[in-house]
Amino acid sequence: MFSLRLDYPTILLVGPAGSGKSLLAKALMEKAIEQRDIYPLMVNMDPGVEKTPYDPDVDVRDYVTVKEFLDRGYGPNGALIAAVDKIIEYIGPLTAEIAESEPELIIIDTPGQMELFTHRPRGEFLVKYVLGPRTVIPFLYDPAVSITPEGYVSSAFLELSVRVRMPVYTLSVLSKADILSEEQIEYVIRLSTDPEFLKLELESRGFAYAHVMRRVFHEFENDVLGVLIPTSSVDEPGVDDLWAEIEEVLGLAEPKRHASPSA
Ligand SMILES: Nc1nc2c(ncn2[C@@H]2O[C@H](COP(=O)(O)OP(=O)(O)O)[C@@H](O)[C@H]2O)c(=O)[nH]1
Ligand SMILES: [Mg+2]
Repeated sequence: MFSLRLDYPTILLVGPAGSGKSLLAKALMEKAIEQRDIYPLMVNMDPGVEKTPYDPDVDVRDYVTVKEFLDRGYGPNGALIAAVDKIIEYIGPLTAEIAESEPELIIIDTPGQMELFTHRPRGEFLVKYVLGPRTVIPFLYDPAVSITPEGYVSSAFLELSVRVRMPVYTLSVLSKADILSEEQIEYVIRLSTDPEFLKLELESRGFAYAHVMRRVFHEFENDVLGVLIPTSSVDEPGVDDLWAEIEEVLGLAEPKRHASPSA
């Protein structure tokens, strides 16, 4: 039977609109080249994006665009939904295009509005039946949202909702960490690792379910949600820590072509 399954190491970037997925795709591409001499196949799956910060090798916009639905009279939301839903019809040619180049690594950038992709059956289909077992999802926590206790909780639940639907390992990424102070970064990491502290912080802000959240996050600790990895695509702290985790999860090989010249 014709199989759509791709079996290449794959990084699938997921996160809320504007959380930095597209720029992180570029930063990870550069890291792969610099550290491993691997030229990743860059895949844009966002039919609504005007301009990507990287040059896509495979681009969903060659098959479907939000604009064509806008031109047919859809409103902005309807056009986005219809375009993302339509992607599934082109999954055959898209996967063929990807497989053709036998990539060492695939980096997939997803639509700005994550829920269109992650909470609808068709995005789930892609992850369950098209991407191979060697896939990792860096899930981006928007720093503007995640630095308050209730914001952290809502971001963590978003990541969980992705985990529930998509049977793939996720890495919890605190994106755009360059716009946060060291204290803010430490604070969010503590929220994510110390359920008692999270409860106290929620209580101090009058959050009604603080005690429930303590219990929930105590259960989550270590098993479900990982420790947040502060990351920046433009400045310190950069993407080294995230890249190291990705290498570990995907089991990327030791450097092959950067052997030191023989004496
Ligand atoms: N300061 C800072 N800005 C960033 C970073 N990553 C992305 N941005 C900016 O945030 C905005 C949204 O980024 P984008 O990658 O398009 O987000 P996406 O919608 O998740 O793909 C753009 O203006 C980016 O320049 C980062 O690491 N640091
Ligand atoms: Mg984007």
